[in-house]
Amino acid sequence: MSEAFRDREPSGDDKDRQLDGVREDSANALTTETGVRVEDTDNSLSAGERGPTLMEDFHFREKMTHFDHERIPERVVHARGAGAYGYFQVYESLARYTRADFLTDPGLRTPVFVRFSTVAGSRGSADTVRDVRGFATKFYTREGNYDLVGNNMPVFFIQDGIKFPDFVHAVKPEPDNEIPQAQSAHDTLWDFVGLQPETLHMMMWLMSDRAIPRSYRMMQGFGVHTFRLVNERGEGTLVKFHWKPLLGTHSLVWDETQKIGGKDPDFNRRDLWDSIERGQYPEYELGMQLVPESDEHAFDFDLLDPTKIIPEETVPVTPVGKMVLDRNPDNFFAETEQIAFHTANVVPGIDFTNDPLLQARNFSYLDTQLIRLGGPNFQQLPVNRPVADVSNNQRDGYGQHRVHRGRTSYFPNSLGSGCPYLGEAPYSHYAERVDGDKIRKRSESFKEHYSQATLFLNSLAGWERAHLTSAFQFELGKCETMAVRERVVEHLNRIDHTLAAEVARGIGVAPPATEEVANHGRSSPALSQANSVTDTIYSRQVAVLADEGVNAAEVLRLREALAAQGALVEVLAPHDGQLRAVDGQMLAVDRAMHTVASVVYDAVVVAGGADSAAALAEYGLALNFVAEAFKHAKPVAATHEGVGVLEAAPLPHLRMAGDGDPAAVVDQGVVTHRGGDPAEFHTAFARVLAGHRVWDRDTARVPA
Ligand code: HDE
Repeated sequence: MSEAFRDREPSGDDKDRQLDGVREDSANALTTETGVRVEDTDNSLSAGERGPTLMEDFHFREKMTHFDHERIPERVVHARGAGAYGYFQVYESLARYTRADFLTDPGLRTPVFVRFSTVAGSRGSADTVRDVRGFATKFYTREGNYDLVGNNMPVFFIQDGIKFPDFVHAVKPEPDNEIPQAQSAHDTLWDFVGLQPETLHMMMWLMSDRAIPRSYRMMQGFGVHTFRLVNERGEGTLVKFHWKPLLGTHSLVWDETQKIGGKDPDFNRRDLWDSIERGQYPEYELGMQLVPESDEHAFDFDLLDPTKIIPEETVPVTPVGKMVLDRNPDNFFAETEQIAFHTANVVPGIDFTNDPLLQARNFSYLDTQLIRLGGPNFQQLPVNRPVADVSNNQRDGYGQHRVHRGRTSYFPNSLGSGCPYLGEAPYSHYAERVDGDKIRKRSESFKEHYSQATLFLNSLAGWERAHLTSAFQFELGKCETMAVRERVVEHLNRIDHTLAAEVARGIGVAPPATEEVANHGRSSPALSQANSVTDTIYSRQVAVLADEGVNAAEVLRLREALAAQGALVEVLAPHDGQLRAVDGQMLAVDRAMHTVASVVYDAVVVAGGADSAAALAEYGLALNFVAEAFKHAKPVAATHEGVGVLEAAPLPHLRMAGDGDPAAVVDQGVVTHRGGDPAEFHTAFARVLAGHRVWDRDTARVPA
C-alpha cells in the first residue's frame, strides 16, 4: 500500500495561502454590495401596504439584478465537471530532458488544481454516461501556470482541429429537438463516424469500458498529443504524458451506469468529494513516454497524429512523479466553474509539436475563456492566478482587479525605470526548423485509420471485448437510419471481421460476407484494464444488509477487518435509525435501503441472524439488491442465516457454505460463511473485492 494511504493533512501550499486572501465566511451583518447595512430583505419597499414597489428600493434592485446575471455560459464541451486541489512532486530530477523547475526539483511540491469532466452533456447532466472523461491539471509552478489538459483516453476523434466544430455538433444533442442529452447513441454522431473513418480508433475506446469509469480516482489520464520537453541546452525530447491512478483503472457496467444516472446523477462527483473529505486522497502517478527527436520517424504511424498511441511495449511509460488531490474547493462556481485551462499555458522546458489538433487547441482555449468568463482579465480570477509574479503592460478591460501604479504601460520605457523588464530564464520557443508550401492537405502519414483500432480490440480481455460489442450494438441500435448503421459496420469490417459480424447481427444489418482486411493479430497488454492494479480494497464501499435480530457482533467484526484495509462498510436496513441485534445490543443503521441501491456500492454482504435473514428473504428490495449486485459482477457475500437470503434471491445455482464447510466457500465471486474462523471469511471476501468485479459469472438468467 502506498505511503500516501496514511492519514495526512492537506498541504497548505502557496496557492492555498494565496486563496486565503479572498476567502469569505459570511460572518457579518447583511449589507448591500456597497457595504450598507440592510434593514429588511424579505419585503420590498412599496407605496403603502398593497401599493407598487418603488424604484428607489436600491436593495431590491441590486439583489434582483445580481441574481438575473448569476449565470455564465457553460463550457461548449466538458460542461459537467468536478475539481480538487492537491500537489505534484517529481521523484527525481528530469533535468536531462527539461528545464522546467517543477520537474527538476524532487524537494518541491507544486500546487495543482484538477478538473475532471464529461464532454457531451450539459452542466446538469448525469456523471455516469458513456463518454470521454476530461482530466485537466493546472500546475501552479514557480515559473508560471502549466496546464496539462488531457482526457482519460489516449487518442482523439479527429486529426485536425478544424474538424472539431463538426465533430462536436455531431455528438451533441441534435439541433432540432435537443435530444439526446449526454448520449453518443444517436444518428448524427454515427453518421459523422461512418463518413470520417479517422474517428474509428477513438470510437473503439468510447465503446469500451473506459467510457464508464467507476471513479475519477480509478481512471487514467493522457495528454494525447506528442509534446516536447526542452532542456537547458535547448535540446528537445518528444513526450507523451500519462496519469496512472494508484487504485487501478476500473469501470462500471452499462446497465449499472444507466441506473446510477437516476439514483445518483452526481455519482463520480460525490465520490471525488467524499473521498477527499474522508482523507482518502486520490493519487496518480505521472508517467512519460520519451522519444529522442532523432527517432521521430521511427514508427509506423506519425507521432503528430493524435489518433495514434505509442504502444507501451514499444516505448515504456517511465513513472516520474506523483500527484495527490487533498483538498476540495470551497466554492464550486468560483473555483471549479471559473477555472480556465489552456493548452498554451506552458512553462520553460515544455513546448508543443506541430500536431494539427494541438495547434488548433492553442487557439481555442484562450478564445473560449473570453466569452465564458467575460473578457481578458480572467487570469486574475482567484483560481486562475499563478503563484508566480505577474508583471506586464496589459491594462484595463472588464473586471480589472489590479491597481497598476505609475505612468508607464509600454515597453521600452525610461520613465518607469524600464519596468517591467525582460528578465532571466524566460520562456523561449524550441527552435524547430519549419518550411513548406502553404497548403490545405492532410499528410500522407495520417492516412491509415484501422490498424490501431484492431490493436486495441486484440488487447482486450474476453469480458472487455464482450462489453465493447454490446456497446456498439446499443449505440448503433439507437440510430434510426439503417444506412448509418451499415456504413459503420463496413468500417468495423476493416478492423475485425468477427466484431463486424457480431455487431451487425445485433442491429439488424447483414453481416459483411467477406473479411475486408485480415486482423494483424498484434496486441498491447497495457491497453487492457484487466492488467491494472487489483490488489487493494482501499476506499471500496460495501453494503451490509440487515434487519431486526441481526448478528451485530459479526457485522462489527467485518467492518473492523475491512476498515483496516481502508474499505467502508455501511449497514443498510429496511428502516433508518437502529436495529435491535440478536444479543439485545443496538446496531446503528447507516442508510435506509429505500434511499440507496446496489448500484452505488462495490459489493454487498447479507448479515446473519435468524430473524434478520428471514425478514430480508421476504423483502423485495433486499432480494433485488443482491440479484442486481450479482448481475453487475460485484462481490456478493453472506454469513450464517444470511445465506438463506441469497438462496431466496433469483440467482443461478451456486455452491454455498453448509455445515462442516471451510470458513469461506467461494463460487463465482459469491462468498459464503457458515462456521469456522471469521478472519478467513474476511480475507476471502477482501480478495474478491480487490478484484473489483467477477466477470466469469453466469448472469444470463438473472433478471436485474
Ligand atoms: Fe478540448 N476544449 N478541444 N480537448 N478540452 C475545451 O475549453 C478543443 C481536445 C479538454 O475542465 C474548451 O475551457 C478543440 C483534446 C478538456 O475546464 C474548448 C479541440 C483533449 C477540457 C476546447 C479540443 C481535450 C476541454 C471548452 C480540437 C484531450 C475541459 C471549454 C482541436 C487531450 C477543461 C474550455 C476544463 C475543454 C476546445 C480537443 C480535453 C472549446 C478546439 C484532444 C479536459 O476550448
